[in-house]
Amino acid sequence: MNIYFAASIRGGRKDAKIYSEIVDYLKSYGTVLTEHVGDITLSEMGDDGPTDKYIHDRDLAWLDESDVLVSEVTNVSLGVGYEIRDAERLEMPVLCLYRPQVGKALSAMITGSDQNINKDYHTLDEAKKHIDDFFRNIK
Ligand code: 6K6
Repeated sequence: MNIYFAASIRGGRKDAKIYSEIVDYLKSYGTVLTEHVGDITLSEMGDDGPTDKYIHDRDLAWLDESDVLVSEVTNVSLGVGYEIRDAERLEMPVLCLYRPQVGKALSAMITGSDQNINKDYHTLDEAKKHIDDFFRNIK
């Protein structure tokens, strides 16, 4: 099972520790092609790596090779929204994990789509339970 994990990079890295813990858990279900997204040392501004075109083309190729997309969508990220829509077009199972926050609401383009599974969580254990349910239902 190839898993594409999507979470904010240039949108902000304040939840990087949570991403890292989700990636670790996802590894019990398969190969996480985008493990670097959970790297807590990755900054939102670091651009000392490959070119943006390289990143874009490589990530979309990984998405093509993936069986499912799991995303953490609390921190708004253009890249994550772009990847979610691409996965939906590929008719891939998509899970969007969101931590509700006072005074904020998740984009209607996520909550209004019937091509993804949208789950709120407050603790890591709750997120893990949503992940378990997601994989149980796609098998
Ligand atoms: C490192 C630090 C800043 O930029 C980098 C290298 N960039 C990326 N490396 C790998 N994947 C990326 C990069 N930029 C975006 N992505 C993809 O888009 C990831 O798969 C994430 O799920 C998503 C994040 O999008 P933004 O808009 O928050 O960057």
